[in-house]
Amino acid sequence: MKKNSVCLYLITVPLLLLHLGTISAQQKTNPDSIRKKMQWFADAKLGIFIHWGIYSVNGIDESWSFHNKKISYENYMKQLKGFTASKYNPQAWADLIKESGAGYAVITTKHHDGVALWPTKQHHYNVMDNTPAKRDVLKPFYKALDKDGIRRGAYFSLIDWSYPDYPGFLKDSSRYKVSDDPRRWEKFQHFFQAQIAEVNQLYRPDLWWFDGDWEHSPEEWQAKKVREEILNVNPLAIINGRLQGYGDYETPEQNFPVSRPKFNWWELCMTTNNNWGYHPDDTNYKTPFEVISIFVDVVSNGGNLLLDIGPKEDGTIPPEQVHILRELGKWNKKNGEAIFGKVPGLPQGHFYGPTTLSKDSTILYLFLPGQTTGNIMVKGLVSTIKDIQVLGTTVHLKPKIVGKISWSAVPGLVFINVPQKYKDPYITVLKLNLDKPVQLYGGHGGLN
Ligand code: H79
Repeated sequence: MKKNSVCLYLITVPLLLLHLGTISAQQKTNPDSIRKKMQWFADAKLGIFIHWGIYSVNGIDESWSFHNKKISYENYMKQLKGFTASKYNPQAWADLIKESGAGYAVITTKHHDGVALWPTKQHHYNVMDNTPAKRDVLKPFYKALDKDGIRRGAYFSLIDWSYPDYPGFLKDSSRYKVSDDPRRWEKFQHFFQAQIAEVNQLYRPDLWWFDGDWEHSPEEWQAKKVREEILNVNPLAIINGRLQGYGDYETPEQNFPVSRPKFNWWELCMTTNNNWGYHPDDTNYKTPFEVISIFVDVVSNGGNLLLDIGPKEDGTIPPEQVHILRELGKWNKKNGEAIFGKVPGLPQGHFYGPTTLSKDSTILYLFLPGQTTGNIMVKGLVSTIKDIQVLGTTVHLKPKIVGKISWSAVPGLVFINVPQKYKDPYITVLKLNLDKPVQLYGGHGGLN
């Protein structure tokens, strides 16, 4: 008996460490100092990213299309004249986001093309002064988010390829080098920091999503100062990891981690088709099933999903994207208990699929990969299962324990038969109530 308890102790410790994660190699922020403010983010699991800008007029790549010389800069900027926001319904946007189950939304206040969605006072392109939309399109959106209880995120590109004092411009030509003209760079520093201050004062975002930090060093961006000034206005603001080490969490883009990332907080940002902004010729949409599979995989590995939509210039959202958000919302409504406010699940090897745990780890949620039904198997579960429920239904199932040897500490295999008729159209979730916080056996079998 004594031997058994030592054995279990050794197993539960690594699990705990996995949950706490380790300090990210990249970010300079001390995780303990931000843990409290990060809690809503960790619990939210799902955010909606919105790429809206003049690139939706022609339906071409946001900013990169002129940078990569697929279109001339002059022709790119002609799109200013076509950005109308004529059918823009910010409350409908917020309601759709709410319906998806997301807890936060991040909108492009300004992309690398430099066109601000708010009326900036810094004498630079913006949709109020330079487009037929002729108004601040951010303000009513943030107001609608507030009404729906959704946290406000501001994407802000540090890069501004339109600003005359920004060095970078096209992929093979830049205006100047910072080292050759530090005064000119100082002008840009004043400018972009003044814009950040404007957004901060006007909308006080809960979350800042910087992009493009790779073009300059932390010193050139004055990243430490930028962080401090944001926190001076809102000490609880969360800052993404694209501020040359001065952010709070990691942001893998489009690429899916296979092994569980060791970051304390991370967020996969991902498009619904292959593009961030509105692209009518891109019909390569992920199916709701694929999006939900990715979402569940991310959450089971301790991350958030920031799922992108790209509205048209008139403010309508492509129907394929609306469909994905609605289906995701339906699934979340039925199965969200296994997602929101939960923590990453079992280490790999215990179950062939994603899992999550309640914070006290007395409830284990199993996500049935694909549309698996029939017998599923859990290995190395020492805890006793008190109840199994097919989530979102009143159906309860009984486990069968196979191969438990009376004199051995190694637990038997748990088989659960899930009848076809109970399957979810996308991913079925089983809720396992355990007798106490989860205990696992992670050994090689053998005699003990
Ligand atoms: O807004 C969306 C994209 O426009 C923007 N981020 C999302 C959210 C984005 N696009 N590409 N990237 C971010 C990363 C680009 C990296 C590269 Fe490079 C720039 C690849 C080549 C040039 C940095 C510099 C990495 C390699 C060299």
